[in-house]
Amino acid sequence: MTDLNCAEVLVQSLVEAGVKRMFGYPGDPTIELMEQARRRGIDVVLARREGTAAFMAEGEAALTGSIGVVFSTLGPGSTALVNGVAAANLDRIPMLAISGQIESGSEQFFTHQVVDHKLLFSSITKWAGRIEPKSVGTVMRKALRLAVAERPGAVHLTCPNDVLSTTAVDAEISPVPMDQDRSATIVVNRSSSGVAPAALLAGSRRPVVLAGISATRGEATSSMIAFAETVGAPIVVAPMAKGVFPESHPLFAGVSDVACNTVVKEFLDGADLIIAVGFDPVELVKPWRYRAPVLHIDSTPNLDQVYAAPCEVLGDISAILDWLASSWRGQPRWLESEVAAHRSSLRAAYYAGRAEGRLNPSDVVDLVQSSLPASTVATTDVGSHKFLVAQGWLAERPRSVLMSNGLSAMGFGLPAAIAAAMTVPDRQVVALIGDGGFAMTATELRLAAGMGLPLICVVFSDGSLNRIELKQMALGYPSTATRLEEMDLLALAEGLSCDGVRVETPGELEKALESLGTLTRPVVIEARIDPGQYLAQF
Ligand SMILES: Cc1ncc(C[n+]2csc(CCOP(=O)(O)OP(=O)(O)O)c2C)c(N)n1
Ligand SMILES: [Mg+2]
Repeated sequence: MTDLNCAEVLVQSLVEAGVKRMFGYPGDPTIELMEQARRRGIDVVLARREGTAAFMAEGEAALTGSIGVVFSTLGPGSTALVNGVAAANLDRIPMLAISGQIESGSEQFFTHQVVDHKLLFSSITKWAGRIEPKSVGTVMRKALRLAVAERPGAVHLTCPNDVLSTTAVDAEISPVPMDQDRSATIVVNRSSSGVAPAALLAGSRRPVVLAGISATRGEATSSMIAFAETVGAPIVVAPMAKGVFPESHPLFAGVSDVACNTVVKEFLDGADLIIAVGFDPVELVKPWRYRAPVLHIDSTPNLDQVYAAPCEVLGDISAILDWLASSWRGQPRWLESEVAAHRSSLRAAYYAGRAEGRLNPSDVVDLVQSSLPASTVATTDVGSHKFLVAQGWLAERPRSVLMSNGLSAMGFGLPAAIAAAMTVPDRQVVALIGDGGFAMTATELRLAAGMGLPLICVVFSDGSLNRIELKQMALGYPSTATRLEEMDLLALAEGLSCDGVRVETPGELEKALESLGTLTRPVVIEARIDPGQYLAQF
């Protein structure tokens, strides 16, 4: 027995796991939790609602690779958390979500504000557990270990009101590994028809790598560059993995399943071997359509079976790529000039539908990127604009472009950018978001303004839930429930203690970006785009 209460054990476990900050929204049952966090130096950040708090925790974790923590009260607090928790789970971001609950003695029969958290969160987390005095230390180890273990995701913990201030019986706090296992042990699994990975690779004339978020988590960038150059294999990356392979590299061959997807699909169709390097099928928008055999390289087996792979190579992704590159005896399979031709058709497709004299979405992406430092962190939301940002923003380093592309949840972009600006104050952060997603989350700017965060929030303002409106148009349907009423974003920005500027032409945007100077609070750039370019794109 010790004299630590359960909240102290919970919070001390977070401290041992390196947690510096938690986002959330309070209620009676979280008071003890927030106080213990404050006492141990964890920054307790008040978002304007639980869902955005969860996106902040997700954004922070996506940027750093460590666990994000979010908390809510019982009932309406926990139900409001759902979207952000599900996003972290499907976006494969480690998250610990904690909700208060009514006194443990009343939980089974009392009804006011009571929902069954185990049932609610089980389908959107890796595990939904509860804090109890007899197991709190162990449950915290399990929650943290499970959230960060491959594939990472969300874990939810219920904390009954009386339990947090009750003395813990299981009060042992033993730190758990919070990183991926980087041991170089490589396991090869083959089906009855599968050949060895090196032989599969050697037999291929047109291999193409499809890299995904597990490669980002495996910090595989330098091994991937060496592998690509040795084998002469071009690399397509999945959207959330942007930057895992530098996009200025001559062997970079585009981003999958976003704008220009027919060009990328044709390129992958031309492969005689697809080397899936940490590719997570959660980013696949349509069923797997490629006929080439797949060599599966990942930290986890091909358990989804979205594609068939007769050969799986499992372990640390960098070590696997190094091993395959070192056993390579052939000539490089692709000439850089062949990849260059593909890269220029990709670029041409990205500019398709661009109209001179208008403010096109691709102008916004290009002008914003060229005005900001190379170290900038960009976030994006969900909608037509994301498809262009994901293909057009040139990412040079991992974790520099953050988005939700597993759950693909609108409302991620702005809160994630706010959390990023808190986490890396030495880097510029820009949110590139739609007016629909902005309307969902704009009030979070008051928090960012209060902290003096020099955040740039670029709103692709088209008065439309364009991604959906386009689909209505394609079916010949009128725009029903997809038009947004006119909103004065400058007045809104001012009311939230932010700066604001409205631009309607590329020239105005350029000037606005040039005159930003040193920011002491967020600025909203209302970019009145002509959405016509989207029509040519999708
Ligand atoms: C939370 C949530 N609700 C609805 C959707 C479906 N959806 C996908 S894109 C989109 C439109 C987004 O509009 P906006 O933010 O203005 O971006 P735009 O498409 O106009 O660039 C909608 C409604 C979603 N992905 N997430
Ligand atoms: Mg819009």
